[in-house]
Amino acid sequence: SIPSESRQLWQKFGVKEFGGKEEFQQEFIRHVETTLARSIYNCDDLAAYQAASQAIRDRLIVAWNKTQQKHTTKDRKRVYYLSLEFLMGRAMDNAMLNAGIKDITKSGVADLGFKIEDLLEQEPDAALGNGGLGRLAACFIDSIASTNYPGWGYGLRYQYGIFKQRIVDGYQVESPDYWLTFSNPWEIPRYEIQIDIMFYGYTRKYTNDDGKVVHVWEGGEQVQAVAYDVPVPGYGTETTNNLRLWASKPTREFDFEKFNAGDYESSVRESQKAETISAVLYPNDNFYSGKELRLKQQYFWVAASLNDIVRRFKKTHRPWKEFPDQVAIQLNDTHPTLAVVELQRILIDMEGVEWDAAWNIVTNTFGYTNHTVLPEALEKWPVPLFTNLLPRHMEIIYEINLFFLQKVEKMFPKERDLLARVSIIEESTPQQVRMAYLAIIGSHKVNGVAELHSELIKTTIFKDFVTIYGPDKFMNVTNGITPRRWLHQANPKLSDLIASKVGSYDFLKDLNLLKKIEPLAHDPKFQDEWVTIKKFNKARLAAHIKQSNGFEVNVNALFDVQVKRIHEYKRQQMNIFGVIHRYLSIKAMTKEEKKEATPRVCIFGGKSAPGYYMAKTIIKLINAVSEVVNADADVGDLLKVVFIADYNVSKAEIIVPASDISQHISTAGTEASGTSNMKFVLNGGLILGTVDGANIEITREVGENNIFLFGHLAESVEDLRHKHRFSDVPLDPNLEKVFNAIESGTFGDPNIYVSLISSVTGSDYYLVSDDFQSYLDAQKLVDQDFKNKDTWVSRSITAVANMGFFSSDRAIDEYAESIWNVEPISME
Ligand code: C3B
Repeated sequence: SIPSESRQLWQKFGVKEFGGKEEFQQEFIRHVETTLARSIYNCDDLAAYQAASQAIRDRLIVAWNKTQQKHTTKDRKRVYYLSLEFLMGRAMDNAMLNAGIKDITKSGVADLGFKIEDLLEQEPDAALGNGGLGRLAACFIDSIASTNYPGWGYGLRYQYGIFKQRIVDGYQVESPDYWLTFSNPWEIPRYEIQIDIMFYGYTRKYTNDDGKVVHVWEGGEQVQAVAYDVPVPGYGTETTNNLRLWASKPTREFDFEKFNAGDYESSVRESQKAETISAVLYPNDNFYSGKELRLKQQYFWVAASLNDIVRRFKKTHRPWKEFPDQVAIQLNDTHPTLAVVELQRILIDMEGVEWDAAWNIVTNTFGYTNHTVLPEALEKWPVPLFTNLLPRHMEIIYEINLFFLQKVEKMFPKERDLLARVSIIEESTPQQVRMAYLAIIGSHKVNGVAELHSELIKTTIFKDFVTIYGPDKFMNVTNGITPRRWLHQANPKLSDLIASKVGSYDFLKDLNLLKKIEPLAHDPKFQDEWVTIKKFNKARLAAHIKQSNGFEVNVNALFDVQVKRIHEYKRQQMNIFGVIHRYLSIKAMTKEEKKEATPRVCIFGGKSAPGYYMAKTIIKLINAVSEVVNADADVGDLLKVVFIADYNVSKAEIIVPASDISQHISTAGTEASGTSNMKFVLNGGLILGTVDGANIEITREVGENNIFLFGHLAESVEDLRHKHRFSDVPLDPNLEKVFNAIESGTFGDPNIYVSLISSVTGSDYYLVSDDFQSYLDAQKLVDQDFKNKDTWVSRSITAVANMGFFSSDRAIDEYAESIWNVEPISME
């Protein structure tokens, strides 16, 4: 470290927070002229964005350093959030807000000839995630920093995020998202942090001089993990935490033997292969695909992260048994479950800890969050593939399983079936490693993400484990969203209006303060301001639609939005069938009836996994309907159908504040929580939804008068499915009319939609026909109620006032208290 006589000098020249606008401007110009090597003559919006973000980033790094210094000296327990996805979106606006320098930057760039809005538009989304799970991780790390917990995220630095979606001839077309074209100012490469990671090879054991059996794993392929750090600034606090993303690099530039032998090409190919590990995000949401490269990604990321965490722990010179007092690790779904095995391996093979002591440390360190009950999403790795890639880990899994099954057998000696049911190894051909079971066995707490979901995992997929461990191991932590991005940034006017009534922006840190606006729900002046802001947001979205889709929509119409990944269980097909029903009804209306009808703009958006045929067919149908309906002069303003291409976080920030109604209409029991439902209501839109996921708790908070619920309950789903399988259930008559229209070619070639229709007329696994009448009834109610502007706006205000519970700050406090046992460290 630096000698004390030099320290004064360091302190004198140390980089400080901005004193004011001029300092920002000075830094901005310095970055334009030196970092970017540009000048006043060739500084465009992109260069200005880069310079401004460099200046902001420098300040984040100052706060980051201070925080890490503080956390190290305080020497308290930290939490590590392991997630294969962090769907961050753009960083600049959030960094300005959280660092409290929005005004300085805004007027600073204005003086220099730029508009802040134009600069913000230059930033590509960091789209390192698919949907809800990845965005939840992003909200969570924002909250961990904002509530002053010492916590890091660990993930992968994909070179290609989620693909970009274009619509060509009504179909989804994917193109790669190379988001790192221009250097990324929001990351700090840590080339000095390089960790060797091994795959393949073989295992060997021998007895050492102390008579102890030692296991070694050797002879495999090696790659290097390099760290990239992304500062995560908390809102209204000095705390700036870290998101560490790993990139894969070859260990040696070249295979020298091959290189010298003149085989230049294959030596380069080898080195390039290493880089493919972190090259691309798998584009499946709620679906497991079983590819070897995916397992490689998982191990690469988990091994690098644990190496880092263990190294940090070892610096404190504590005994191993204190590891769980210093470290909590949360597994975001089963994707990082290998961490359980890797930590056990480090402890027993590398550190010489006895098996039982090691296993005790492991289970006290990990917590596991389950995000889905869908069978097709549960990870299971074929044993042969696993053994080949990670031979030592496979051995350890067999041991873990053996000890676990012995324990179960002792507890329930007569239940042979139980052993087969709960074994980590599924006895199929080939055998499979059940990752969720491994995660449960390796963790001290297992949680679901909304009340219904947490109940369902206890009574269905993990039932046997409740029998074995008792109910206390299983709990609920309902998801949340960060109000910084999803209220203040996305909807600044609403945030300002609320602040003017609440007296400050404190509600962005304590969302329960929203309750203070409830008495204003019937105040005509407040209602007027509320409506004006909604109109403004609808106009902003309408302008976006004009630009991207090329047509106008009426901002006085009811904006009805369903944006999320396209999935049969999320039932966008039911929505578009409902739209067709509406279209047919309008066509049958008299002039008088048309005058009474409520005009609608039906807005869809979302990506389909590239290999998901049914989801792609749904997208095609939406676009086909849009083309016919929007061009039909009989319909006029009464109905417009919009598909917004390439739905992502930045588009969500424009779409969410503009809804009157948003749809969250999954088959009951299939959507674990949903989080966009929370975002829409927080922005004054009402929900049309099923009794599923967090819709249930939203209903409890906002009151059942302020939400439109419909459909069968989760408890009936199994019976209904059974009926479809074993008897002839008649198709809903309205749905039949819809299918007739499709089949008669109203929306183009009907052959395209054959399998989509037969999925409903056949087994109807997602119960579209069963719920259709109830859905139409709910829609009718929406149409009627929307006409009564006064009640509508008071419902909207009341709903927002009661959304405090859904802040991710609350969710993080619950995790910290009941799973992680970590405490905040204040920077003061
Ligand atoms: C999602 C679920 O589908 C959502 O209901 C839930 O709100 C979020 O996770 C966050 O908990 N999910 C996902 O996006 N990807 C998965 N593989 C599994 C669940």
